[in-house]
Amino acid sequence: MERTFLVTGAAGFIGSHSVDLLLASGHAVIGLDNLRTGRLANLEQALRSGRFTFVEGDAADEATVDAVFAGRRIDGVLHLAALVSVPESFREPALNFRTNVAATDVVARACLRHGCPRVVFASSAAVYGDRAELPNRESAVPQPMSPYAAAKLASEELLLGYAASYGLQAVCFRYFNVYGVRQDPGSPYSGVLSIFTDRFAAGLPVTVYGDGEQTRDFVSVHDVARANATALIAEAAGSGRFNVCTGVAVSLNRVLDVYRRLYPSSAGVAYAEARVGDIRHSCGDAGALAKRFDVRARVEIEAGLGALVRGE
Ligand code: UD2
Repeated sequence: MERTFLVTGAAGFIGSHSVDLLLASGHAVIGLDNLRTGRLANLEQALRSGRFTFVEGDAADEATVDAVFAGRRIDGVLHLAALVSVPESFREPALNFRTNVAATDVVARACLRHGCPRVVFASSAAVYGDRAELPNRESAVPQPMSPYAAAKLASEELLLGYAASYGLQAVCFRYFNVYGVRQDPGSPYSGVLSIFTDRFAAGLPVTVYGDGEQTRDFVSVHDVARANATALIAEAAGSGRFNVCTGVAVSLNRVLDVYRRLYPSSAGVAYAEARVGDIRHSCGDAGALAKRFDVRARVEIEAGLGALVRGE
């Protein structure tokens, strides 16, 4: 049965991939984005589909969101619209609150008013902070270490509170280190894999901060989009928090081995001082997502980087 889903932050990295997958699954999608960091170019394919409607606007603006819901039946919301830069959340805490907390409230209350049963929300592994005991499980006590992480956690709490109060289904996904095409490599705080791919492709050297033995749970955007779409489409979703990760810790040195095979004549690698505030290791437990939604990340790092380099 064709259903209609609203994706906020549709023109962003994860948003546009999620839109593409929902459309490919035969659904109709409304995309809302204020184009502050999202790019219309990411939606090129979607805009040609005939089942995609784009609305330029801010998810924190009540009237805008209300107008999107008015007069149509929306079967679920994928709420990805966010201020995505952690450093920016330190510089602009009020904007961080508006975008990463207040907008969640606006979207959730619109769902309640208009009878939309489900919100799938983009939270972050950042809510865990720097925990010694890995892998991170959803039951761990969160330790936000940035305004960004605090806001993501606050939104989770708000949604789960509304779920308990009003029967909204709230699925909070804690994304780990997501990578893939359409991720902006433009800032020093962009994801390391988009920076490395961008630079190797241009024949430029990369910098590794620290000894390269730090690890991350790198998850392909295609696996993330599949988790998002599955949670929206699932017959019954319930509510809860779920890691979206591979469960595998991969070091930067291992990543560099993969790049050396992809770019045999690549430019060099320089090692520099570790970044202040960097986390040494991060890895999630993927069990809860697999159990609830039968979704497992299946793109391994070699294949995922190969696809990224080919632009897929
Ligand atoms: C994420 C956030 C970051 C901060 C951190 C806190 C993103 C993209 N970054 O960083 O802002 O909030 O979580 O937990 O969401 N690295 C290099 N060379 C580069 C770029 C990065 O060696 O050119 C290193 C970096 O120092 C780190 C690792 O690569 O050790 C991963 O960096 P990242 O920024 O991709 O991700 P993360 O989890 O450290």
